[in-house]
Amino acid sequence: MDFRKEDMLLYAVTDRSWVGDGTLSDQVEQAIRGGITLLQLREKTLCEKDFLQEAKKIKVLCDRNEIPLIINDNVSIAKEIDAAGVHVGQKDMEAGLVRSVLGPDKIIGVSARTVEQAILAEQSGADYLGVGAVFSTGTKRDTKNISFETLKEICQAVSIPVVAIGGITADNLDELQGSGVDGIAVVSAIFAQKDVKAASRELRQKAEKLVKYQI
Ligand code: TZP
Ligand code: MG
Repeated sequence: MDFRKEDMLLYAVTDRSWVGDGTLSDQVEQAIRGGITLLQLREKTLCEKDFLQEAKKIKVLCDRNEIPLIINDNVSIAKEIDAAGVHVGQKDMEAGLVRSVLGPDKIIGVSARTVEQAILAEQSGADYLGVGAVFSTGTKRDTKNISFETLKEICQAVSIPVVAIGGITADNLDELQGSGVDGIAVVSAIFAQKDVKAASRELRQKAEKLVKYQI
């Protein structure tokens, strides 16, 4: 799949904490209808077998709607389902190694919270960076906030797209104005909402304004 910077605009990251009586597929379907531009399947609780099964279901949904599907951490599942790519953190498989497993055509995203990490990730072949947490978040416990200045410096230091992540909501995303980000990545602002479609739609509209107005 070709990598398009535009696909970074509203980057939805799954979390099954709020699935309740429904299914993750239903939530993803609503998010797609609301206007997400990319989906990352992030599974922290499922065993390998269930993760693979879920990934297969979500892949069908994403393919049908032409939404790129990125798998968090798990390179072998990404390969098996022919996902669009993989997202790795600083403690996961190194980007260069992921590239050698997945080949040149897949999207590789790397989490970075410093300029050094960002530059290194770009040099290792990352296609985009996830940078945060830009605001306080309860979704990921082991994360620290980064400043607006650091976010801006990272955007200036690399030529690959940067998506901000962490605590982003429809109410605070305007604060990212002027940072240079190419999109926003959100978990709870979509998947913890009662109306996933409406929440996605609002975020999509605001993200379009945010990215368009950047200098
Ligand atoms: N990486 C940095 S912050 C974060 C991840 C996965 C969680 C973001 O979740 P939310 O609900 O959008 O704050
Ligand atoms: Mg990880």
